[in-house]
Amino acid sequence: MLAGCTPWPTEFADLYRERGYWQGETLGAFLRERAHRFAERTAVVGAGQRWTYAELDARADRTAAGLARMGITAGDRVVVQLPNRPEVFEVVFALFLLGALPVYALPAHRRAEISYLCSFTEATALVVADTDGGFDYRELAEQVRAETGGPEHVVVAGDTGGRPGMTSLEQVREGGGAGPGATAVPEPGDVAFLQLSGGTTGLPKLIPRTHDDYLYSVRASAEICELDTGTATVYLAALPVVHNFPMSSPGFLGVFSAGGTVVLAPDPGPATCLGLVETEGVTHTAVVPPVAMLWLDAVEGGAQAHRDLSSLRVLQVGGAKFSAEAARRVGPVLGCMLQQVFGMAEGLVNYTRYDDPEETVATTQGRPISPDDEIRVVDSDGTEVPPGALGELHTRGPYTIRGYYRAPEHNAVAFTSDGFYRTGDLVRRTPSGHFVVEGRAKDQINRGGEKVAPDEVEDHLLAHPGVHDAAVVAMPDRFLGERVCAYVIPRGESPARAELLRFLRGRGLAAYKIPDRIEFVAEFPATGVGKVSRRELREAVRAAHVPTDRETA
Ligand code: OOB
Repeated sequence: MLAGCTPWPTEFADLYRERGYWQGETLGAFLRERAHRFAERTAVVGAGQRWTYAELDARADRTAAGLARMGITAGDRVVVQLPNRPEVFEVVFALFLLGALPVYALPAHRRAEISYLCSFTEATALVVADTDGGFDYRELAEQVRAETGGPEHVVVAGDTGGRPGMTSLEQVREGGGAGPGATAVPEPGDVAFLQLSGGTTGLPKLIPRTHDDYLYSVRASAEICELDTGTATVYLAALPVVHNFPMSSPGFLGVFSAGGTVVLAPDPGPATCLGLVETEGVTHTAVVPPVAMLWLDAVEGGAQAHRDLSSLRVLQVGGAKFSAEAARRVGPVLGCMLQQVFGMAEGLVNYTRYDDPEETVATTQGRPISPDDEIRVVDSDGTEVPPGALGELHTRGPYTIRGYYRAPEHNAVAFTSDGFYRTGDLVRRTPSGHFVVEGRAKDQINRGGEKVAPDEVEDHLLAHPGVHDAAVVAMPDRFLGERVCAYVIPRGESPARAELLRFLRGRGLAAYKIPDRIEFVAEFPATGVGKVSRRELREAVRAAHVPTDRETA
C-alpha cells in the first residue's frame, strides 16, 4: 500500500476477500470490461458531447499513454480539478489505468486549497479546465505554481491560451500514440485515489481508497439502487462528480457498472437540471438538501411546473440532513421516489431502501450497505448506549478506511485503537437498523452539504493585522441548514466587515468557506478549562437571527 496509509489488518482483509466483498478488480480494468460489454451504448453526455463506452475507453487509453510519455507513472499523485464535463472521466480513468492517483479537488477550491493539495501530496501534475463559470483555472494553476514551485506538469482540459509550461489535454492525447502507456498494472489492494475529507480540524485530510474497497461499495450500491444492465439508467450528475456521493453512491461508477448513461449538469439549478431530466429522460439523480428544496419550489411555484419529469424514478438526497417535511413533498411534487443517503468519503454509506415504509424514508437517513459494516453508537466515554439512544456513530467495515493519508497524529484521535472511525455524527438507531442523524459531536460546519472546518477559516482570519482572535461556528439557516459565522475580537478598532471578507478571498479560500456573517466581540465565552466555548457562541448566534453579512455587504 502507498506509504503513509493504514492497511486493514490481515484478518480483516482475508475476511473481506472470503466474503466476496473484495473481488480483485481495479478501476481501470472495470472500465475496460464495461467498454467491451457496452461498447455502443452512450456512457456520457455533457458540454455538448456524447461519448459511447468505446469512445470513452479509447480516449482514456490514449490519454494514459500520453501521460505516461510525459513521465507520469504508477503511484504518482495528480490533482484533478475539473468541472462536470466528459473529460473528467477520460482523465480519471487514464490515471487509474496507469496506477497514478487522482487527488480530487472541487471546482470551488481556490489557491489556498489547491496549493495545499499539490504540496501535501507532492503531486507531479495538476489537471484543470481552461475556464468555467467565468473563472480562469489556468490563472489559478499559475498562482499555485508560483506559490509552491510545483507541480511539474499542468494539463488543461481545453485551451491553454498559450500559457508557458501548460499542455492541453488534446496534446496529451495526441502525443500518446497507439501503444499502451502503463508501465505497471496496479494491484486491486493498492490505493486508487485520494478523496478529500470535509475536515474537522485544520486543513482537509486526505482519504486513501483502494480499488478493492471502493468497487465493493459501488457494486453493492448499484444493487441496492437496482441499477442493472437490463434497464436503461440515465443518471443526472447534478453535484460535482468528484464528490463521493455522485461518484459511488451509486453515482457514475454505479451507472457505468450497469451500462447506463451519465448526464453531466453544469450547475445544480432547477432550470438546468429539470430541463435535462426532460430532454435526456433522466431516471436517477442525487442532490444535497438545499438543491432538492430549490427543485421542489421551482416545480410547485410554477417556474418549472411545465416540465415533463415522468422519466424520473429516484431522487437521492444526502450530504446533510433532509427535513421530514421536505422529504414528504418529493413524491407528490416531483412524482418520483425519494431515497435518503447518509454517507461519508471515509467509507460508510447508508441508504433508505426502495421497499422501506414511506415514513421510514421520510424520517430516517437509511441503513448501512453491508452486513459487515460494524456499528457502535457510543456516549462521550466511548461506552455503547442502549438501543435507540442518542450517541456518536463509530464504524468499521469492508469499505471504511483505517486511517487518513500521512496523518498519524490525527489518526490517533479520529480512529479508535481497534480501528473504528469516529464519524463525529450524533445518531439514533431505529429497531429496523436505520439511522436518524440528530446532530454532530465534531466542530465541522455543514453548509448545505459543503463541509467547513472552523479552525481552517480561523487561521486565515488570524492572519489579518486587525484580528486579535477568531472563533468560527455554525449558524442555523433555513435554506442551507447551516452557514458560517465568525466571531472576531479586533485588535484595536474593528476592521470593516467588507475588508475582512475581501482579505479572506484574497488569501485564495474557496467561496463556501468565507463567513456568511462576522460578529465583533470584546471576548469569547470560555469553558470550564478556559477554552473558547464554541457551544455558547453557537447558542448566541442561534438566538440572534440576523441577516448574513454576505447578503448585506
Ligand atoms: C457525504 O460525504 P462527506 O464526506 O462530504 O461528508 C460526510 C458527513 C457525514 O459525516 C455527516 O456529518 C454528513 O456529511 N452527512 C449527513 C448526511 N449525509 C452526510 N448528515 C445528515 N444526513 C445525511 N443524509 O456527504 C456523502 C458521501 C456519500 C454519499 C452521500 C453523502
